[in-house]
Amino acid sequence: MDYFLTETQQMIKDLARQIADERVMPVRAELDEREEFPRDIIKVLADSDLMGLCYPEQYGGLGGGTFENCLAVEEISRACIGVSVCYAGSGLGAYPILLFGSEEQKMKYIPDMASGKKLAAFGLTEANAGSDASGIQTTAVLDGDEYVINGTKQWITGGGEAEIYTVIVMTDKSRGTRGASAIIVEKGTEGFSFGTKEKKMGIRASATTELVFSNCRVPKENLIGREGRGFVIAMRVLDRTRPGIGAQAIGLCQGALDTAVNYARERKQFGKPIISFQAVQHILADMATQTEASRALVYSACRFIDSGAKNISKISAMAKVFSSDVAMKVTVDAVQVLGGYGYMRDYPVEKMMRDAKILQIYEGTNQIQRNVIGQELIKEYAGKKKK
Ligand code: COS
Repeated sequence: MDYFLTETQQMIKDLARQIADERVMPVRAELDEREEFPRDIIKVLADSDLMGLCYPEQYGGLGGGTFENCLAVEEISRACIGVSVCYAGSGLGAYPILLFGSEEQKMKYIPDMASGKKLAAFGLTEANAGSDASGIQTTAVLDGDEYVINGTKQWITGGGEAEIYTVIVMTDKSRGTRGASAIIVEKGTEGFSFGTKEKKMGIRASATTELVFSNCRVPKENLIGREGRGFVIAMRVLDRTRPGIGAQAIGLCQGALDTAVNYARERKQFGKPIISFQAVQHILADMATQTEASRALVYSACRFIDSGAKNISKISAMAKVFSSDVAMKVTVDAVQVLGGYGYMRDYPVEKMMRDAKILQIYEGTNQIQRNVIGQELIKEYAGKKKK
């Protein structure tokens, strides 16, 4: 399929593909085995300017949008979504500042993120606030010129590795979602430490860690926007970033399809390459069709977001839910095509299948995505004002 990429977009895709082939593929199994954060690869991405894709030029970025970012995420994901989430997770952490921060905050933090000198991470989830994001218990209380933060964030992507954290806290518990606020906390701030680093089924190259705040004091200037806006900031950020999960999904699908087709061309049974059997061709045909359908939806969602559209919740959730469900199916099918070999660690598809599962869970479970789509449909069909 030709998606009529501009010259720049094609260059981004080619560059990311080259880094994925040369730097990620050779080490992905080892990173997975050792649960090792890919610092060296992040440095290569930074040196190639890919960390700055979605930031405006006045803050040291390349001035691209969601689409350019997703093209890079897709290509890195073809090799390994454990690595691509380390790359994309920093963008998630940066978006609250980029979309809602003051000029001072943007000038202070974005250039280092755009150059890749510093990584960012987003802290929303807590032990009792997963799908029900409004249930967060971490508090920030204004004391003079400082906020005092107490509480624990759980399963934070990039936790411990990132330098800048955008954290959602309660500044007024009595107001529910309208009492949440977004605040910037820098690594090294007194009272801010890292708890358990999780041991995961997949995306094992990435760090998933607790953030622990114990009377952690940050200047009141670290508040993003105004008090009470934290929940809406989090929701708006997720609306922007969920197609990135779609980009991970389509890259992962492409990697699984490439492996399965190449294997089926080589593997001989009953005296013939197994690709000559219609039973195998049908599995591959479905894998290819579903991957292309996901790609078309994710690319359209990105282009819609980059057009400046306001009502992006539904298309963003659709891109995430569809492509991640497809990624789960396509990677299971890839293992099936490789049969017993697919189940062994000698081939990459067992890792791809383990990795795929998280796509249906993080940045909002696929059940939550369906809720979001359902709610938007109710509003649309009732003729109410869209978000
Ligand atoms: N954009 C702007 N505002 C939004 C919004 C969006 N996408 N979604 C909700 N809001 C606003 C609502 O309009 C409402 O505002 P008012 O108080 O002015 O009425 C407020 O936020 C609360 O919304 P709602 O009542 O819908 O909140 P719920 O508690 O029912 O939660 C869901 C909504 C379930 C969608 C939300 O909690 C969610 O997305 N959960 C998943 C969280 C997630 O993705 N976690 C992954 C970890 S982060 S990597």
